[in-house]
Amino acid sequence: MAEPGKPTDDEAAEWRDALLSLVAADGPERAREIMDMLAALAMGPGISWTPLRNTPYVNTIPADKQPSFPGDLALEERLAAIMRWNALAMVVRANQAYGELGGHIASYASAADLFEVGFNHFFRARDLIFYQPHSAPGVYARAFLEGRLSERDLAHYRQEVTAMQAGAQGLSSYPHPWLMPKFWQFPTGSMGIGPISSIYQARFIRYLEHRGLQSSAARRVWGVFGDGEMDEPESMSALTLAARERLDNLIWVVNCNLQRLDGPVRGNGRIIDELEALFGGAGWRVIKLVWGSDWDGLFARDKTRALERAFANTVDGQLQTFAANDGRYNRDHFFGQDPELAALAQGLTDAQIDSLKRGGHDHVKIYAAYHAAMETDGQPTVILAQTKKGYGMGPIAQARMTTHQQKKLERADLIAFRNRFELPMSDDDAAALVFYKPSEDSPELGYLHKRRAALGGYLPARGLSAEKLSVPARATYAAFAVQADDKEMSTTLAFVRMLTALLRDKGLGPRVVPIVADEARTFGMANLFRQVGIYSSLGQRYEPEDIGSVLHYREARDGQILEEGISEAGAISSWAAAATSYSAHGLAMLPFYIFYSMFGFQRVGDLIWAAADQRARGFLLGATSGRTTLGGEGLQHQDGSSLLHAALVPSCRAYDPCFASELAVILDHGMRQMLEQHQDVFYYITLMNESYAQPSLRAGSSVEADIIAGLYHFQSKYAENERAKVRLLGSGAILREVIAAGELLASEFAVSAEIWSATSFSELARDAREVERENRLHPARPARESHLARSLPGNVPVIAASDYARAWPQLIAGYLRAPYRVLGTDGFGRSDTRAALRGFFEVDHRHIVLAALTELKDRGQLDADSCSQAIARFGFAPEALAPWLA
Ligand SMILES: Cc1ncc(C[n+]2csc(CCOP(=O)(O)OP(=O)(O)O)c2C)c(N)n1
Repeated sequence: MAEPGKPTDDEAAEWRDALLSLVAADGPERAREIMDMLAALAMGPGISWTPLRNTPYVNTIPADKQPSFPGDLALEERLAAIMRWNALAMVVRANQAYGELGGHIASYASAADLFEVGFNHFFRARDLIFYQPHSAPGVYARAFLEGRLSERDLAHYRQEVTAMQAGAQGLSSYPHPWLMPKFWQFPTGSMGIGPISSIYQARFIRYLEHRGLQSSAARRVWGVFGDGEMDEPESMSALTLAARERLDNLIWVVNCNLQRLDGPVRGNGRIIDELEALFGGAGWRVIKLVWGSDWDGLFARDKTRALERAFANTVDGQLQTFAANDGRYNRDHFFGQDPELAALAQGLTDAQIDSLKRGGHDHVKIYAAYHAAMETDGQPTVILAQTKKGYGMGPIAQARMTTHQQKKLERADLIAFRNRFELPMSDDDAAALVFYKPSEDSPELGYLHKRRAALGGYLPARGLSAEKLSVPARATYAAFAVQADDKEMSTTLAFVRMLTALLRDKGLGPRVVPIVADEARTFGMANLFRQVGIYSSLGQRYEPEDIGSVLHYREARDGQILEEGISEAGAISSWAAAATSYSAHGLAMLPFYIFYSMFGFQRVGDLIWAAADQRARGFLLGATSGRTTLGGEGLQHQDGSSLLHAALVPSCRAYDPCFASELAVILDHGMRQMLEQHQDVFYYITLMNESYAQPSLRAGSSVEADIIAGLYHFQSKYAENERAKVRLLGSGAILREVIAAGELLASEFAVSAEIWSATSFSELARDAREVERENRLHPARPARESHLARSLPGNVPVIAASDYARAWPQLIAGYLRAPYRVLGTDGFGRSDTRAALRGFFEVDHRHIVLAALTELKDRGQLDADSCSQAIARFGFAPEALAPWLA
């Protein structure tokens, strides 16, 4: 094959000359049209040509097309040098004081210029910015110069606890809205979460606009991410969505320093080429920002395109080695590889070769790339910026394999860094890692403030307020559930009825965001398609097959449902965007994402954790929940653990209601807490697909508060000739087995039973934990009682059963005074009828009866015969394998 710029023979030369003369005569636009026409021909049968997905390893924006740089270049470079220094000093100082704190220098060293051009020219105050996590020190360094963080704050990098005691602002290791709620908007420390979140944030901005809720006012979402980070499935999974939705409000800058933590990202290949093909194929505009301005002269003199050929033969591992070595080495090993290259380098000194910049370190080139991205119409843009990891950190760190972890620098290294970036400080100050801040009336700070003022204010900054949204009276959407009068329905159905009514509410309705991942029909939500429509930026360009039906599939530009297709990662990212809209957009929204509970926390737990970090407010509904309640679907669908995952997320309130009335109380409470009281919590509620008689909400002054607290007295079954007494706790669908067990105990075994609905074991445990701590730290005060202790006083044995692993009811074990036994569904799930599965997992009413009798036997209140008789009567097989072994 002919190499670029080198025709092999006369025929090829003729074609080449024809193209070049076409460009000269009619311009590149016409040349592109002709090429498109030829390409269509060539791709047809007979030739079957497939186009290359890669362009040469050079900048997409040619030097003669780049706009002039509008800033004060020298001043901006000085500012970047100061940021670099303070970021480095922050990390090294923290580590000198406490070696265990960690921290990173090399990532920001590579990204500093990418950030600085953004901050000085492009990142507007209302834009949403996702920061590469390991660059956090650089962002703090900027806020220090802006006067938003003090020197004392910088001295508390990665020391949030000590900072609190010292009255300083602790600086979190990575961007973190929970730890720095006025500063960071998005947690990006877990790789891949930032990229996918940024796409759904950009789409959510469009959603708000198309639904007439908020004008986007040309707001953009910027994301600066690592090239290593692109390997995360989450980074890649929504690229086509961004293109399909024509998200030209989204710009990614991938910091291609060619290294990750352990070594090269693609030692034997080129990550920039790989990403170019991938993003281009997904429909993004790709802008390669590979070489700095001082290469322009070399390219101009390189008539035979020897440089392009050399790059085509150089893999990233080798580029890293070139970056780690000096000018002499590069002259010998890069330019020395062929006479044409050697000739190009002839006019350069070794020092000049050493200082040849990569594109991502050249403000002028970065400006050109960002400027082009801003002008892009109808497509998201990715800028692939080549940088050097540990840029400017000298021979010990720049592009070294170990650079990611480098956090200690010796006196000589610090002085060399000071020299490299021409910082006006003494040797001793450099060695002492003194933070450097020019005076307030210096040109540097004047410029910095002026630029931010022109762009609308300082960043990052997280919004804290949104207007209060009134929650409709419960009777308007849940009267049927509160006064259910034993009508049969599932809690899923009850939820959908409540959601449907909430959507109709004039005030709150438009703020409700129903979200599904291709399961709306599964959960009986198809009626919503017609009622509120499915959001599509394109409207509906086809006549749906079911157009004649009352429930037809309706996509609309102002549609309200976010139907995310089979992407739980996408759906939860949409949920997080809506659940943080109160902060990101100052507009409170109320998302309800309903999903197969098995494909929630287990599948996308880290994204849920990130939403919690982001102080999300909204509802997650784990439907078809419970290991024995979703009978026939088999193991991979049957969830016995999601409530445990949920219990571990500090801002998550997790509930397992049995009855529609309980659900109504929880929804009402949650909405008020989040929308009226602005508390940073979210709710996880399990829903069942089992249909059964729904009792009305039990009367009683404290019932509603008790439902929220996690436990309320449902009823008691008294035995005639009572031999003993037990308390039975049940949650979710298994509460009905508990009720049946109570009846059996009272009628057939002369044991009275109090029956309690445990709507949330995790809420009970949370309260008990808090009370225990308070009492521990205040021994002289009268001890406070937890809701659990108040509800279950005395020494009556307690038996609990749920459709989840035993660890869920066991969350309260440590706080109960009375003996406590739990039944649960540990083990692998399987398919069968609900009755068969509940028998198999030993959570049905018969097993609950046996557990109660056994407890009473162990306390000496009953004899062993009672238990043996029950085993025989129920037909249990004592030698059968335990369900968790089967
Ligand atoms: C999900 C996840 N896995 C692993 C890590 C640990 N980790 C932190 S940085 C890093 C390498 C990052 O490389 P890259 O994205 O290329 O960024 P660079 O620092 O090189 O600019 C890794 C593996 C993480 N933060 N998150």
